[in-house]
Amino acid sequence: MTIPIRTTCAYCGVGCGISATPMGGRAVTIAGDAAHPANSGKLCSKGTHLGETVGLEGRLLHPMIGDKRASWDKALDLVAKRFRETIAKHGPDSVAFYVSGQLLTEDYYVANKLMKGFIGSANIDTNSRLCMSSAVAGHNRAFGEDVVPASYDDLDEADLIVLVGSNTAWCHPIVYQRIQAARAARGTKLVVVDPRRTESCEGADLHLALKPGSDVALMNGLLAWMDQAGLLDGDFLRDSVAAPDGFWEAIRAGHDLWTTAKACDLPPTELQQFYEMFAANPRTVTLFSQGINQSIRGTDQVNAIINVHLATGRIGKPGAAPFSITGQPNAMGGREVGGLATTLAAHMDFAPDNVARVGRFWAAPNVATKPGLKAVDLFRAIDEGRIKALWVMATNPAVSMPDAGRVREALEACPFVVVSDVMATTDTAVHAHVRLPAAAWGEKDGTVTNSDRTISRQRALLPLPGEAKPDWWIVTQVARRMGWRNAFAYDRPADIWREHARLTAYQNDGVRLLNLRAQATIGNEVYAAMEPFRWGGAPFAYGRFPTNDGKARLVPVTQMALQGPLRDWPMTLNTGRYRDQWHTMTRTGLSPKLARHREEPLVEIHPQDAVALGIADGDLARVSTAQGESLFRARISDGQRPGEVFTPIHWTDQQSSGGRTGLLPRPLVDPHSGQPGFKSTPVRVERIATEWKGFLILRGAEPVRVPCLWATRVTVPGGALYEVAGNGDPARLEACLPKGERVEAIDTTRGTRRVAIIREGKLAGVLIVTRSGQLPTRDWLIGQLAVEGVGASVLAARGPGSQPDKGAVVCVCFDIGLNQIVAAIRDQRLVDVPAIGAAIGAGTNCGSCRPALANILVQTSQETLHAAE
Ligand SMILES: Nc1nc2c(c(=O)[nH]1)N[C@H]1C(S)=C(S)[C@@H](COP(=O)(O)OP(=O)(O)OC[C@H]3O[C@@H](n4cnc5c(=O)[nH]c(N)nc54)[C@H](O)[C@@H]3O)O[C@H]1N2
Ligand SMILES: Nc1nc2c(c(=O)[nH]1)N[C@H]1C(S)=C(S)[C@@H](COP(=O)(O)OP(=O)(O)OC[C@H]3O[C@@H](n4cnc5c(=O)[nH]c(N)nc54)[C@H](O)[C@@H]3O)O[C@H]1N2
Ligand code: SF4
Ligand SMILES: [Mo]
Repeated sequence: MTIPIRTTCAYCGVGCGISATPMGGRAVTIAGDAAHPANSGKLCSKGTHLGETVGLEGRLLHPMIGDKRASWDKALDLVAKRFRETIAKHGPDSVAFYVSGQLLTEDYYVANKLMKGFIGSANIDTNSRLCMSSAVAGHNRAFGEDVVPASYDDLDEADLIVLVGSNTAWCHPIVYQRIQAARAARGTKLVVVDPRRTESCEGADLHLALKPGSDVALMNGLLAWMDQAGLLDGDFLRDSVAAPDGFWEAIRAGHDLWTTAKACDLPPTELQQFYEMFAANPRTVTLFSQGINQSIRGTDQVNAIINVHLATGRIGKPGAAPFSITGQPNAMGGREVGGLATTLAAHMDFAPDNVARVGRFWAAPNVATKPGLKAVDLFRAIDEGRIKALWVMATNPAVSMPDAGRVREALEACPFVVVSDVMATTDTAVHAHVRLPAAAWGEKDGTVTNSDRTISRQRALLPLPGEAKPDWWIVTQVARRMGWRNAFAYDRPADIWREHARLTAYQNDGVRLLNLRAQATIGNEVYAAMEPFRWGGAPFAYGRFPTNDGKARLVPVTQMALQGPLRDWPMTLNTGRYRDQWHTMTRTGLSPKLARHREEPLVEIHPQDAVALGIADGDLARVSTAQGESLFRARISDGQRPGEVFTPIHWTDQQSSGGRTGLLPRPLVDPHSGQPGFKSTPVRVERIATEWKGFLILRGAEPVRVPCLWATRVTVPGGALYEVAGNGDPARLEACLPKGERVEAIDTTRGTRRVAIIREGKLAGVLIVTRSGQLPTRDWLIGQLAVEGVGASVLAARGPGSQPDKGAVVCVCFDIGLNQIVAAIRDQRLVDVPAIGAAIGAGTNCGSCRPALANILVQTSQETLHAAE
């Protein structure tokens, strides 16, 4: 019997423990690790389906120079040579690394050491700049160090949880389930602050659909209200908090309930309800993520939240904390090693004594003495030719940076681009001169730190495929070839881990809370068997902060003026995530189960706007900004505020001919953190007329480029499904079909064309397009990919006595669709989510769809009521 291996999920910052059993070949069985403190055995839909993503489809398995396979020696020599030459000619600041919160701590540590200690530049920035940097800057301003003052246990002990700019139900599902469990067990109140009504709002006590960007007004108003009600914590303010002159005067002026309600575009009664709930529940956790961080005033927004917690003493106590929840599996580990361009190493900045200390520790001759370029500036410097060699590791900036069109031009123009990735073709990798095959999740080995400072091991389950190598190995090989053999003489991740731990403890007389001294001398076996542990304990339990006087800081922040609609760009674009996709879909995109939740990128539009724009549900719509434009399928949703639309970040050139959100946002950033304001871009939305629509199903994983206006691809069992729409003669799409026996059915009145290709009795491909008719459901045809002996009858696109359309899949674990759920609720008079589970199974495995089921229950009972009226 194979023994399960304990590891950590590849995806979000919840950092769930996984118990994985290799089953031979590339097969792995995935279960939650009951002993892991982050999840106690639970996994969300993405974690549950990790096993579907460890295959080798699309993997980069060999080093590539241009389009040619190269040996590791040749590729590494070339990278080292080009970096060395560029530095010799143009200086250390002419090169850069752009790295990622998806690297392990050990990978991150050596990349940071190479750039900042040996190359002598701080031009290493990370996608955490797009993600957590406002939280980092806010923590530094308030606490003196980037320390998250919360743990998941606080969620169990809070009486009130406020989610601000966080769609926790979709993006941190296991934390959300923990919140729901606390609510069920002890009646914890839940308030959601988000301009959109997301599934996180299902069953919440209050949803404040505030005007985007008005969070500072909301929090300052709350602080003023608490002050006026005499509910500040005077003792804590006196002993543990410093306020600059004029702080309270500014809070007391102009933050009355009415003014705040107007600034936030909320009814004063709702605001009052929130403030009263806050007043009544001192055990408050305010959990925030990208609705706060990804703003051109993100750092101020973070401090507005922390100010309220400091002034009311809601920090350092059980169940009370401001809680910045992290996105990527190792966003925190990256911050700990100093992987941002604005930090040096181990929670040290570029103060001269830190530079000297780190230089001594690394025995590095050439430590960077000043911060490097932050991501947006870094790509601008590439575009302007100031950076001439770039190495991208574990991130896809051609998709995920703001104004991604410009980033693509910069990558194209850069004289030397190296990409380390697990996939052969990404929107970024197509611009690379050298591609280096990295070990993927399930193959790599090291540590990650989750949102609540818990460090866990990721462990290898599978052998390295092809010539893939771990990121730490790749970086150290280049460093050695650049001449720094001794400084990068590591044999294994444990060697790097110990050095990192030693640096956190080095000449650390208690000034830096990050101190992993106990780890600095552990043996390889202890490292191999490492149990999850949290560093820093309850960091501010004694009301002492890592500042020079031991006090935290209240930071004066004022609400920025919010821009009204512009003539050419009258609406506002908000961007974010879908429940079952991860970022640029390079891995979740491989899972047929996960593809079912959202099969196309949608632009969600309020019904009023849809009427004004003449857009119907299911139409194609073009979203344009001053930066670029993209196409999306329109979804009419009263969860949007009028004037605001939402698009997902996931689709790339690899899966779609439109639907690329990254082309749209402005490259405007927060002045303190440099984090882009992804959540608010002025846009124009228009309907795009198409003469026909349809879909294409193809056997096999190899992507094809479909020659039409709109084509998006998702993985299905045995192949891929493409949704298509366009103008002109759709017959040209038949070029995408494979060779084989062809059957067709044409209905000229509706302009419907059905063509199937059958090879050796198996369906190889099918194309169905129509000008005015209905399209059949995709499910039955997808199922035919697995059937032996299909014939021309496949063109009917349904089986004999076929089942009704099950509708969009809601529960991906059991493949249960919306129509099936609605029917069960109606026919069996189901009244709650557990009853749906008992009746048809939906929501009983990973539980990620439970918020959606709750929503369907509400909608269905409303519809039933209306029908009865
Ligand atoms: N399924 C899934 N989960 C993920 C990821 C993924 O790709 N897919 N990625 C991971 C990563 S890296 C991250 S960073 C996290 C992100 O996790 P979240 O921050 O929860 O996700 P987002 O969808 O980016 O945005 C959160 C919410 O901010 C709201 N918002 C927009 N503007 C404002 C505003 O002005 N004020 C307020 N209060 N709210 C606003 C949006 O409407 C949105 O619902 O998710 C992680 N988890
Ligand atoms: N408009 C808009 N844009 C956004 C956001 C938003 O909300 N709105 N959110 C931003 C945020 S918070 C984030 S975190 C970013 C995420 O954006 P990215 O980091 O660009 O997205 P990923 O798809 O996670 O990219 C990871 C890449 O690394 C590869 N990879 C996976 N594992 C490994 C590995 O172990 N080693 C190596 N070398 N490569 C690996 C993957 O194949 C993939 O190509 O997007 C940002 N962009
Ligand atoms: S919540 Fe889901 S995606 Fe996040 S770590 Fe846990 S299983 Fe993975
Ligand atoms: Mo992120």
